[in-house]
Amino acid sequence: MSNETAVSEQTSPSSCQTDGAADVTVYGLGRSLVAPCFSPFTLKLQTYLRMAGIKYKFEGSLKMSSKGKIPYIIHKGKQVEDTSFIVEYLNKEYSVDLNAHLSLSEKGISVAFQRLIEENLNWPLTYERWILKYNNLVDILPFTSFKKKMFKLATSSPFGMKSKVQANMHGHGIGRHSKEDIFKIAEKDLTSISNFLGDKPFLMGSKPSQVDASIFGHIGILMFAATDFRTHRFVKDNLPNLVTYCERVRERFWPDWNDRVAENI
Ligand SMILES: N[C@@H](CCC(=O)N[C@@H](CS)C(=O)NCC(=O)O)C(=O)O
Repeated sequence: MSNETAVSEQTSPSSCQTDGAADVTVYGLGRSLVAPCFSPFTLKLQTYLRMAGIKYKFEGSLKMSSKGKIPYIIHKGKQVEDTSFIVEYLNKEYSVDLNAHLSLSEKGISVAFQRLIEENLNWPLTYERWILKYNNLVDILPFTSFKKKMFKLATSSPFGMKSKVQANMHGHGIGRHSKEDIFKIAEKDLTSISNFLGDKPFLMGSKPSQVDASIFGHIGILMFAATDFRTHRFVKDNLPNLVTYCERVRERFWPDWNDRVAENI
């Protein structure tokens, strides 16, 4: 998705917000019929904001940041991009440390899992959404202008999402593998997360920490908003602790999930 193909205006009022006095606005792919936002990184960011208790407003948008990616935030008139840099920025601004209870070694493990999810597992899941299940998108997009804009973005060949994802996957290297091998990579990543989670309530123990926002962003979207995916079935059939983990995180940090999904239909 490049700036050239991004639809420049924001989608109509798909904003979900935690408070009228919010001073952080998140811009990201708007809601679908099954989740309060379309993208795993946007779900990660909103989950972090909720974990940190920072009031925010969400605006569904297809407008890319200057780095050609979404989500991004506007805070005190300043645009901050990339969820990891946004989290670091907000941690400083609001004196938040969701990892304060972790040892140095645990902090190292958290970063390793975050990278596994965002820099590796993200690709097989993106592949399933934008290449294998591309035609099913229509089933989960809401009946708003977002749907039309999403389709324009998705199909505006040669810069459409499908070819962009193919090129990005090739550049990353994962796109050079067969479909079966890409699924094997996803299954190994998901199994590793599940093995490390074990019977703990959150990845790093009894208390939530920053990495849980990344896991819920990606695996939450998979479990609640991608029920037609082969990777979804794999988790459901083989990794029950990940299923209950997603339910637990949603219950704790997204009690308004259904209200957000139902907004502006
Ligand atoms: N590292 C970025 C990744 C964000 C990302 O990949 N966003 C996707 C949407 S979920 C995107 O903007 N894709 C467009 C592209 O790669 O051209 C972050 O953490 O914010």
